[in-house]
Amino acid sequence: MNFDSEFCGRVPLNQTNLVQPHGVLLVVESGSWRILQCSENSATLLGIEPEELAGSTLHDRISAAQLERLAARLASVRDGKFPLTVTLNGHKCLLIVEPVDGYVLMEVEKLEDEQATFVDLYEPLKYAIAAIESAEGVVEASRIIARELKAFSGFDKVMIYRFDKEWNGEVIAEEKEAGMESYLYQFFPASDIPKQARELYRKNPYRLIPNVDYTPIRLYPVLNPLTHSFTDLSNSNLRSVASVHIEYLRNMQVTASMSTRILKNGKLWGLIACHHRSPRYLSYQECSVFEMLSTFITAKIGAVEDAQSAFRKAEGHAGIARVTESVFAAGNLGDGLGQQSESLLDLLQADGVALVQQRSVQSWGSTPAPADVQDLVYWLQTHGINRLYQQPSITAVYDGGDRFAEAASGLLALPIRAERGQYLLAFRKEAVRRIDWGGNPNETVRFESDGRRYHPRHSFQVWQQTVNGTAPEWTDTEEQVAETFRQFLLEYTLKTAQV
Ligand code: BLA
Repeated sequence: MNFDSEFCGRVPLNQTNLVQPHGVLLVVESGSWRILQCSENSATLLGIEPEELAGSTLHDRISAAQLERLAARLASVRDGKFPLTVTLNGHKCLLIVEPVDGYVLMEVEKLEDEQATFVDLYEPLKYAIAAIESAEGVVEASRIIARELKAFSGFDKVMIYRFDKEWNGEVIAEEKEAGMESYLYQFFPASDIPKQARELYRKNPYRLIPNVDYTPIRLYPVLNPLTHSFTDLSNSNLRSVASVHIEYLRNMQVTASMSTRILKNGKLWGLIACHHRSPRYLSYQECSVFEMLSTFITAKIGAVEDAQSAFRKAEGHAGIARVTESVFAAGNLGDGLGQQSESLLDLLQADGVALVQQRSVQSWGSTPAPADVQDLVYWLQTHGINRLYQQPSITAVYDGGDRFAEAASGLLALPIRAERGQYLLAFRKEAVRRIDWGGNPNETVRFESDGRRYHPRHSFQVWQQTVNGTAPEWTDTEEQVAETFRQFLLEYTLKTAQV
């Protein structure tokens, strides 16, 4: 899987020099307004041949008042894209403007006479926002969003897709037309949306592919006359799609696709992924509804996760208070922890805990046998583990782990005085996981016999993986509580100078 991720991560996306045909791309020099390049479909959408359009200036194309507005916006916008309506060659158009170094990318979209009113767009948005706000948790909010966005957009299928730490993703909510394949609760490997494709969501809130069967359009002239090289199109929504992804969508029987980012703390958390079996184009206004809703999901995820974490922390600290009191009352660690062993297990969210000091082992709950705990401590010492350390699968790193995998698969080690072999070890039992992959994750790329040409996987049929010898990971909040507790253990030990 790693190889695939790296391989797919190198597919170039910025140097395609081609665009999709649902808009016209203009590359305009900052300051002079000279049109450096335009896409070759300009005649179809705007009635101006590319040879005529490229080399002319925006002064010749839009009114002075509109140009002034454009200049004012460009002067105040630091980053990101903004929309502007203009009349170009008698056509009412929408310009989606993005400043790049030395030039400006402008995507031109023709505005239909029949425009959705503000209320048309606001109505579903307002309803969905209220529903998201009152949802119990992230999954419930995701279900509501999938349902509302499917009704609003008319896409055949709307999914909420959540990334894990390794950038594999899971479909956590899905709303679809009857008869379509369901991907609900299935996992997809990281290489399906490789690093450089994920990076693009930093600048582009969404990616719209209205028709996989499009004919790519070239830029005229081919080279940017300012830089004498290809224009970097990575931030253009119109950018042509990597062929491996076109093939991927075809293999999924998808003709149109749209994905909108969901962020958490500025990092990609997931996507709203939409599919349609026939071509489907969404206007800028409609895409903006997706973009806005995604910011509400971001706020919801933040609020839900912060509340959960605050609750866990408060519980953890109450547990620490009970255990420390008990240690002070008992006058030593072993007895004190033992008298509050329930609180100890609870504060470390563990199935078992072992205290190792002066080569003796005291344990509570489900732990390896004392001799195995001692061997494990020796292993931790020889690996220089003197800070909080967690390993959800002991067997993955430590050969001796097989002997006690069922009783204890996951380890959270709290070194007290590591050099003396004094540790508090928290264990979690094995939790066998069954993962349903959308197609075999070990066969995501198939090379042709020439060793150069390659294809994405053909089948998305469920491929089941069973993961043994692994426990659920301790969360960041659980680690923070454990670290606070470790500080107490350290201070107590140093103060009472137990040897
Ligand atoms: C892009 N892959 C994408 C995108 C998505 C997915 C959402 C963004 C473009 C879009 O919105 O269509 C993947 N789509 C999914 C997944 C689901 C879904 C997982 O609906 C699940 C329900 N892809 C491969 C292989 C490679 C690869 C083997 O399968 C590389 C060799 C690459 N995927 C790839 C590339 C892009 C991509 C390069 C960027 C395409 C582009 O923007 O031009």
